[in-house]
Amino acid sequence: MGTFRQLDYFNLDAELSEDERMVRDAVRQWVTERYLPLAMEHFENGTFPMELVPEIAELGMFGPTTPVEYGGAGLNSVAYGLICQELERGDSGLRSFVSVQGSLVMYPIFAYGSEEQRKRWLPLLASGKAIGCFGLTEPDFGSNPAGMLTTAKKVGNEWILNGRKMWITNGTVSDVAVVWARAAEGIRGFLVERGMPGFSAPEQKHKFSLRASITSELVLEDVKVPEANRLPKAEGLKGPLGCLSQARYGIAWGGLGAALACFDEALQYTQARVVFDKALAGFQLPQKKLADMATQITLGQMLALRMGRMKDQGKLTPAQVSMGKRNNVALALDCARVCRDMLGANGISLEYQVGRHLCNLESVITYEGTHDIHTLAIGQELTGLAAFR
Ligand code: TGC
Ligand code: FAD
Repeated sequence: MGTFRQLDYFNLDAELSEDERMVRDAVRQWVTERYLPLAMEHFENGTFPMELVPEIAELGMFGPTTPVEYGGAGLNSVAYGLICQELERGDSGLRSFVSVQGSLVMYPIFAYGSEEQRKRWLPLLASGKAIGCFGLTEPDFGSNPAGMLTTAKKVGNEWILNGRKMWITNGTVSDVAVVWARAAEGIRGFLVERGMPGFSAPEQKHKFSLRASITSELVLEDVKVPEANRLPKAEGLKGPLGCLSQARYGIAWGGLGAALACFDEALQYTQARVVFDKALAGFQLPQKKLADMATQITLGQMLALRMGRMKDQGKLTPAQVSMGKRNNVALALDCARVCRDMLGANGISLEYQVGRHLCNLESVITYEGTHDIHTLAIGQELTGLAAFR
């Protein structure tokens, strides 16, 4: 296909600062030149291109909003959102890698960690010299993490962790796992390090979605974790849920990236493809599909930008984040399905992007709170009544 052309129907570019545009353009160029040529192969093989980790770090994409003194890039939330958008234009697995490292590992260490934990881990994670993962979901408790069975028992100056986590992005390649467990005092967060006796992270295989991303179990069998590895400021379920608000914000932008990639590919394809003696794009039905998608993407772009500005003002609420994640991932999945169809048989070939994005988005609509969980979060905000239980 030709060079990527980003849909910007309402000139939202004009609402971005020069720095924000520069960050977006740099990441866009890197994804085009360095990631996309590898995307098909890694999706087919079920692998992540680990050799790109130093380049991701070099561009400041790990924990970009983390203060510079801890190795971060000190960027604002809109710049972070644009990074997620551009990475997910490449692949949801690429954006996931960065989301987990920044929003689910660096964020809790920054927000809930001791100064020693911050100084030890944040520069390593920002530079990609250490990889992290976030262990909340368990085999029997995904949408309802309050029911978790993983336990942490205090013995002297150590904690003994037992339990199993599942569907953990990057578990197998991680140097440090942020593990959430139930202690007598309530839910607490721990930094479990690779090599601690009793801790293992076998890879989960046979996924048809997010194939270019490593997904793992975390097995904890009498793992002794020093008190110094407990996140001292994380108390209760709001600890992990606070991290999810960061990651879900990024996913609201990421979904747009996948949608923009599919839309552009379908537009270019239908302009070039001749059926019944004229360009497919010249028929009314494809035009309706393109008009519907362009409208939904534009509304999603406005929502994401507004969310970013509110986040930087400290005014964005978790329920608003739920609306952004829910809306933008659903619109991306709808776009991917429509675009896949518009490419005919080519739509199922990995030589094109739409099928890969479609498969990936089936994970994105499930993780970080399923579509329906976010429906209920918005419902709770509107009615004052929680319908989760
Ligand atoms: P609930 O009583 O509502 O809340 C407990 C405490 O947490 C606070 N809280 C939040 N804080 C920050 N951000 C949020 N989004 C928050 N939601 C709730 C809340 O105010 C309360 O605080 P306090 O002070 O009163 O104690 O808890 P609940 O048990 O009723 O649960 C509500 C529910 C269902 C919305 C929540 O459990 C939920 O969000 N479930 C979905 C679980 C989920 O999203 N898991 C994701 C795992 S990580 C992942 O998928 C990574 S994918 C890889 C990648 O990102 O690429
Ligand atoms: P369930 O909770 O069993 O939900 C099944 C269905 O029931 C869904 O449709 C759901 O919407 C619906 N449902 C659930 N509760 C209700 C309700 N109260 N009312 C109505 N409907 C309901 N987790 C991590 O901790 N860390 C990670 O890094 C991570 N990475 C992931 C990577 C991938 C590729 C995937 C697929 C998942 C990942 N997850 C991770 C797990 C993810 O967060 C969970 O899968 C998700 O929260 C849903 O949990 P579940 O799969 O147990 O589904």
